[in-house]
Amino acid sequence: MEYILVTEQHEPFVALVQLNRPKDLNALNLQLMQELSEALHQLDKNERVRAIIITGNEQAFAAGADIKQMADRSAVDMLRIDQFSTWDQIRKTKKPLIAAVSGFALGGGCELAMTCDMIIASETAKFGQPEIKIGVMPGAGGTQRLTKAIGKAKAMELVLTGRFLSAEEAMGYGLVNKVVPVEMYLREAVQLGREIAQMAPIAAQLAKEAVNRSFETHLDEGLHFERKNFYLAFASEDQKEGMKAFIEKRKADYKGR
Ligand code: CO8
Repeated sequence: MEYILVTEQHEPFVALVQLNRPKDLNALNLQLMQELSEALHQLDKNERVRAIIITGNEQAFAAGADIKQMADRSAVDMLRIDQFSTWDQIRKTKKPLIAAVSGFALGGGCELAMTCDMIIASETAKFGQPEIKIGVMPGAGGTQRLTKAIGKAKAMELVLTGRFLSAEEAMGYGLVNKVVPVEMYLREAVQLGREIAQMAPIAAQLAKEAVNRSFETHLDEGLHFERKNFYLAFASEDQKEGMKAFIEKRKADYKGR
């Protein structure tokens, strides 16, 4: 892997994936996205991993798709390259994904953070969809996820003006889970990952799937889906262990089975 660094066991059961093109503010070129997708696919299959953190560096989570790589492409080139198949793959990650964001999370960078399940931001984080300033528009889910996260009026403003949201504003709009000083954002994300990693992995996976379903369907179908996953949790050994541990007043020992 050239553009990402993977630390499988940053903490017990928590993996860390760092975007690593610092000179270009972690601009998301095709290779980086391919590597990220592959890494997440592997971590998703790895039984020693229960939560995954995606991060950049203090200056940038990612400043968007690689403009230099895209600038001369035609619509047909873009269609043939089909870069969004890697994004679709990332979206299929079953384990909880936490974005640890500092500095710029713009365009595809903001979209990648929003593809994650939760966002921990440093005070310096800046979120935005500035594609309009370079003659295009969001293409990796920004118009949909940002609107669902912060509401139509504000999303429309960001998408049509390219303005950035500060971490504080993003917190106010419910885009991020927590804002912390820059020296703490990664630690905070890992701590959140560690807390989730202590839960029953199958239940976490089923719950993530059900919460995400609420964005894709109407209430009736969503409730039906939730109920099925709830029943499915009873097929796991961890459900027996979790409930037994509660009754026996001890800590549950989850095996992910
Ligand atoms: N693509 C390529 N290179 C970039 C990008 C980018 N998105 N962003 C920054 N860089 C490069 C700069 O070109 C520069 O390189 P060099 O030193 O070789 O000239 C280096 O990173 C540092 O950048 P700046 O000198 O510009 O740093 P500043 O601190 O002055 O400015 C900004 C920082 C404000 C973040 C500025 O770099 C900027 O505006 N970047 C572009 C932001 C943007 O428009 N993002 C949206 C891109 S389009 C997009 O994301 C579409 C998403 C849908 C498809 C998703 C598929 C992956």
